[in-house]
Amino acid sequence: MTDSRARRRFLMQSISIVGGLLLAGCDRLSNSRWFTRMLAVAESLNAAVKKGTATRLSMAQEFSASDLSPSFRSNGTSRPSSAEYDRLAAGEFADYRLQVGGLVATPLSLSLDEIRALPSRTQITRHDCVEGWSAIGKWKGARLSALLQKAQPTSAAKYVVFRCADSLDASGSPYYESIDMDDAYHEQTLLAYELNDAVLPIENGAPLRLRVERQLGYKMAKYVMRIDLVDRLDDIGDGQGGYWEDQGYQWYAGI
Ligand SMILES: Nc1nc2c(c(=O)[nH]1)N[C@H]1C(S)=C(S)[C@@H](COP(=O)(O)O)O[C@H]1N2
Ligand SMILES: [Mo]
Repeated sequence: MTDSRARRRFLMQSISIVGGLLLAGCDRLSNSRWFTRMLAVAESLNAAVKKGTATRLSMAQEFSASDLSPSFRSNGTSRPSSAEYDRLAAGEFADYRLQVGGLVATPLSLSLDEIRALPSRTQITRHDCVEGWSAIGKWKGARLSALLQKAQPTSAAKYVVFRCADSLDASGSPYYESIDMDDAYHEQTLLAYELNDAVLPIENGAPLRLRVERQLGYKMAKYVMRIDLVDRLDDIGDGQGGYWEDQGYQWYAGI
């Protein structure tokens, strides 16, 4: 991500330099060979930028109701084992609050009702797990972009970190994940509270789980308790941006 950001910034700067020359409207320049060559370079840079941008904005494939898997299996944690989670689940998550903090102008503490009141999206997508299974499910959730609009990330924010209620290892450190701002504002990136037209089951991440549809299953953090906007990932966990990333998996798990 950092690389593609840097590349894009470099390309944009190159283009605006050439653009500036063009705007100067210097006729003598158009006859010079170096200028013609530079235009050709700008053209190919421009194509590269368009291609890169299109890739970042592209939508994950969506399916129809007839494609739905008969059931959506659970993987990894099927229920966080903490007294606090038990308490929240016993009250059907009425006391649950999603904390949003870090590099934001307005930290938030939102109830599920407040999250359900945010602009939402419903989508039928295929979930691919690296362990070799896929399932097509229908998700409804708040758009992460709507939540960010409320929280107002500062200009320093580069990543969104999701901290979960469960832990997969003996050390007890919580499952966590992170995505960049391109994915955070993507139309299909949701904080899902419904699966297949029913309240999100505990085994699939109740009360709230991330959907970031152009990436693999392990990015889709379940049991999200806290969201932080940050400018770096190397000081969280083992520094690789997520629980499975810390074990060697790719941070950008694009498919
Ligand atoms: N908090 C948390 N999120 C998680 C996991 C987990 O164990 N804990 N497993 C991940 C993996 S590897 C996959 S494939 C999906 C599984 O989602 P599901 O249980 O709804 O099938 O959740 C991902 N998110
Ligand atoms: Mo997975």
